[in-house]
Amino acid sequence: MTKASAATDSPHVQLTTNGVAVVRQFLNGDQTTALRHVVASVYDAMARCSEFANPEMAENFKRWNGVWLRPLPDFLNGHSTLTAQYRASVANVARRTRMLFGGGWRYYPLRSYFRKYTGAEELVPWHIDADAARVDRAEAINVWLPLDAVGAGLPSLEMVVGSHDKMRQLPLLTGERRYRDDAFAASAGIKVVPQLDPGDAIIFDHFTLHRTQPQIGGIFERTSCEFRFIKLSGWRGLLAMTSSQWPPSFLAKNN
Ligand SMILES: O=C(O)CCC(=O)C(=O)O
Repeated sequence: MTKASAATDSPHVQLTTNGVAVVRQFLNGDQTTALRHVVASVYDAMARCSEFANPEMAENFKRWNGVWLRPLPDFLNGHSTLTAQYRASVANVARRTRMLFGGGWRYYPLRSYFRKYTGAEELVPWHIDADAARVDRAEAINVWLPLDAVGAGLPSLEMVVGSHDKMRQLPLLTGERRYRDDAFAASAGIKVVPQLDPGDAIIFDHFTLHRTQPQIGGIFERTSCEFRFIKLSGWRGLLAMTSSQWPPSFLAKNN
């Protein structure tokens, strides 16, 4: 990685300096296997469902084969083992995130998803999460975990190193499509495409410009997780000390 930071810098320094950190073995082998099992089982359950109680969950699934994680525990109501496995996987990701980046980060299911490309979906163009993912928070990061090896045969993320500083100076996009073009990305910094194995993670600031790595070749299948985390201030920050996610379970209907 460039700018001032090198791969030898801590993930925390990489994230602050470059807006992106690559963490090898973010999850260990057992944790990765458990997460893969959860995601595959959730997709099976989604595929079997003929009518979703939550229209937004149905819309995300239909439109881009995404699983919205906010209503997932409600959706899984009745699958208590799978719900417990989902919560255990999230707890692993949250624990690692706070260990590497500081204790203030809270899991944010409201803007977290599973994504499965099957060949039919549009590859995600250049964007920042701050506007395109409608994060709407002062501080947020995305813990992006592919469940397949990516960067060579299958698409990784393409990241513009250091773009978070520049993007913070610009107004957020507000239209329906909140994407940027190639010329814009080229002017924003140096592009990198990390190669990752399952268990590795790209963690990036919600102002860091990125897109799905354009794929050479035809149809492919690739599954990934987008676990977003936010930092809270004031009374929310204090309240959040009681829980590793926001909103805390005792305040949220869906968590
Ligand atoms: O998984 C991908 O290819 C795109 C993910 C992405 O853009 C995001 O998590 O913000």
